[in-house]
Amino acid sequence: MLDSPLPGFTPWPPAEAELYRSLGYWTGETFSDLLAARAARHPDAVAVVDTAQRWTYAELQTRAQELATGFAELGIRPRDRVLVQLPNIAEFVEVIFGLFQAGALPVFCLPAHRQAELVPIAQASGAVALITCHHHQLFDHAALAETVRGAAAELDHVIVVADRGAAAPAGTVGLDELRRTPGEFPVLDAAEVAFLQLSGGSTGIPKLIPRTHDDYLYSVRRSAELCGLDSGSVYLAALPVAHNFPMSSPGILGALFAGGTVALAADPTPSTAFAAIERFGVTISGLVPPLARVWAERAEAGTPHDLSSLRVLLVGGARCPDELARRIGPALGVTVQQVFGMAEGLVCYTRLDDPEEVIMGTQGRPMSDLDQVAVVDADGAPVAPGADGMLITKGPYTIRGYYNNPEANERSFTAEGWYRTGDVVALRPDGNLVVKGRDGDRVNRGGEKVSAEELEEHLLEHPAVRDAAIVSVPDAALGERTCAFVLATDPAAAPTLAELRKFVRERGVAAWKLPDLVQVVDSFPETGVGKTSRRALRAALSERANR
Ligand code: OOB
Repeated sequence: MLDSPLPGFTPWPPAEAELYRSLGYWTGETFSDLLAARAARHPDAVAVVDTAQRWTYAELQTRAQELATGFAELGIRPRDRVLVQLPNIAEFVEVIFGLFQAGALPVFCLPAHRQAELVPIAQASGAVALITCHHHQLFDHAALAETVRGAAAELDHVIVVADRGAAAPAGTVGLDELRRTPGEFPVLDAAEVAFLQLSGGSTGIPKLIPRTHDDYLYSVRRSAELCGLDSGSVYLAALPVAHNFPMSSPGILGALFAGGTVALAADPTPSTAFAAIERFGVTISGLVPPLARVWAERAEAGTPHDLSSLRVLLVGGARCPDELARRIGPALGVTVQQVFGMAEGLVCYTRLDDPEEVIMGTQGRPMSDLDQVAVVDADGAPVAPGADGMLITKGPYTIRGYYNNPEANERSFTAEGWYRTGDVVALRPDGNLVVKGRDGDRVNRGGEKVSAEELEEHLLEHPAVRDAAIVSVPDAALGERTCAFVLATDPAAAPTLAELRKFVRERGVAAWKLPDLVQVVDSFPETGVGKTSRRALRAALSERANR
């Protein structure tokens, strides 16, 4: 089917691809085909709303095609990579469908990313353009974009969603200036890469996740089905919409697939989100556990907003404590659906009609009957049924390799093509998974992933830091937080938490990665081979906490 796959992309083996096609899991439909079909079927239904915009399917389709034509005129060609760093605004949706229509590949960045993240992402993807907003939450994203352009050789264009009523800053192209009467569009193959997602909490060269139209649309379709979406559904994107979870589990793409409505909330606080639920008649949304707790608490305390339209709340991205899972339903008047997923592919859901015990106590089961999951020990051998072990997986929407990154692929995939998730799980006899933790050194800070190694590298640049080790500490609100163990260059002048946070921030790092705690110590415990033992440090912390 694919004459010459995108260089750097690892396709599925032909026999498996053929199976997915013959069973109708991969349909050959692209994202542009999907939007065209929906716009033809119900042109006047509302596709996208936020506090400033409201577009029907026909309008969204026209806007996306006008942008696609403008992107092409600017010189963006099929298969070009384009960084997209936009907050939760309607323009996000027209931009990504405009890029799909032009055959260009969005690279999904988060609004919280700064130059320490964006520059390596731009370099690793070879992006030719960056689409951002001017200001968001008082931060000048257009200026950041210029910094990124200065550091990434191939990045020629900065395209900016201007502040309302203002022009785009000099040197950038305003998104609205790009709109052109729709012309011809490239014919795309659904087996092609549609976009690149980012792997959470990775170090070194960013791990870019190539997802094809075929595989991603299958996951969207199946998610929409399992989450009960239909044309009456209104999905609220409260989490940053570029994340895989609000994008496709079932997310904004699930809502569009079902012919429903995408509503976007500027932020996930109860005041903003509850107002959006009431105003747009939201029926379904998805949250990380710490936010689900905040919503439940606010609803229990009483809210002036009418939340009665909300029927389903997905909770995932990090382990939802059983106690919280039990609390959310009654507090918000919803059915809870746990979701355990990853941008690399595999997504597990509890089903809407599962027994209480499954919904409250497990992270669900794979959404596809062709998902393969295995729980293995450190040598890759299967553990005893029900025992804890490392989850590995492959299937019709789990990638076979990161984009252009042989070293990461060597580490993250087995020779047989299984993805090593790094998650420690137990597989119950009924097929549901319980997530027990993670192997390795990634902190899951309320769904945002922090690489221990990456943060250590930053801290090591501080003159007062001789050595640093990051470990996770349990936290009632976020699930986990980061604690920096530090050896001071001069013990009499040890750095403070505030100093270290400011230092890391000034290095241009996303805010969620700043250390939450610091412990200055005289020495680090070592593993047998002389490496710093983060495990021993974690144990020392919990011992101290229990004393
Ligand atoms: C989602 O995607 P990512 O790529 O940001 O992070 C994936 C990792 C998983 O490997 C696991 O460590 C953790 O996040 N995770 C969970 C979880 N859901 C994700 N850990 C425990 N319980 C859960 N329910 O986070 C993501 C992608 C699609 C849907 C939902 C979440």
